[in-house]
Amino acid sequence: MYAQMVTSEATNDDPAKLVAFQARIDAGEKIEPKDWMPEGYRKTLIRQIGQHAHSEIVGQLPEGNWITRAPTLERKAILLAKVQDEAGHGLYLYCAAETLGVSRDELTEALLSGKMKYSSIFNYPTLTWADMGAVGWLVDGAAIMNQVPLQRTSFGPYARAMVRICKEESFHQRQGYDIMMKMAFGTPAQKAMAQDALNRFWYPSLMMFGPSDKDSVHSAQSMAWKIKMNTNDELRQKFVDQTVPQAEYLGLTIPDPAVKWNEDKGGYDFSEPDWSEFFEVIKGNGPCNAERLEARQKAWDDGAWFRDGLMAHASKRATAKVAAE
Ligand code: BYC
Repeated sequence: MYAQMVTSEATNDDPAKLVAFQARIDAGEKIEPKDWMPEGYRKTLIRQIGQHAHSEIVGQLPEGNWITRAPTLERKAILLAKVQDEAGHGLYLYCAAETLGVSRDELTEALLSGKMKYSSIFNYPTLTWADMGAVGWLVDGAAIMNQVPLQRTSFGPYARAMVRICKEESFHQRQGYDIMMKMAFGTPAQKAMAQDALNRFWYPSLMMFGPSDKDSVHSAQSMAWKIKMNTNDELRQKFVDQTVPQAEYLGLTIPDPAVKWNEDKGGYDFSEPDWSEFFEVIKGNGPCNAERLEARQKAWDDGAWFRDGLMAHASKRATAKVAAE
């Protein structure tokens, strides 16, 4: 089984409350942290928001790898700003998850123990500078496609966090495309690097939207609760439709001979990713899973003295406040 057994069913909840809750969702109302909610709704949000937060934090690693090797000072400053943005996104999302009654420490421990996931895409290596372009263009492009609808998600803190995140992701996508333009319109060697990056990142980017709808275990309930606004396949199709013309403009070839405009459906036909590879990656067996978790474990261990210091300071201040009252 590749999915966590977080139940989406609201088994022990009062039926009358459930009906009233669903009516609020259907009416487009936002659910706020102190409102009554079914246990399954709370757990599903913690799973999705926590996974998203972890993705932002782990997502810094493949790009952080290139900060010291960016080709110009300007590119370095831009990449640094982007990676810092990802840290900020992780923090807003951990805060949104905390409003549901789970601490950031608990979420981090669940990530490090392998109980919680992060996006499959970050288990692929970034081998050349062109990969920074491909990550911005394709990975941030896919993230935007996934996250723009989530600005309308039913849980207030998640929807509000998503507004700012999407604005920043747009900048990230543009900076990636800008790198791709420079490379694709540069020397033949640069163009070859851009094509190679597209070849390696195309299918992993398609996998970001999750398994095909027939294999998606959470979609139906998450969509009924408006935790998720579209199916995985709908978003994947939109992403392909947006990206193919962008590749054409760059003079690059999508590494899939089946890509072809289909007049009847008003979208491109394309090949499905290799789903067995996807399931291996999310089970922990991708090219960089071990390396990514080791890096997060090290950061957690190295930060222990700082967290202890903050807690000691907070408790000293609280004691001083009580003494002064
Ligand atoms: N990677 O029933 P399904 C970003 C899991 S971008 C890993 O369809 P659901 C960033 C899924 O969690 C990425 N696992 O599930 C970008 C479930 O397993 P569990 C972050 C995946 O939840 C650039 C199982 O497969 N964005 O942060 O309805 C730079 C069954 O799937 C993946 C978000 O997270 C995957 N690709 O839909 C820096 C957006 N796909 O949890 C950072 C919000 C599926 O039961 N998240 N799984 O063990 C979502 O929209 C949804 O969670 C998903 C999947 C589309 C990911």
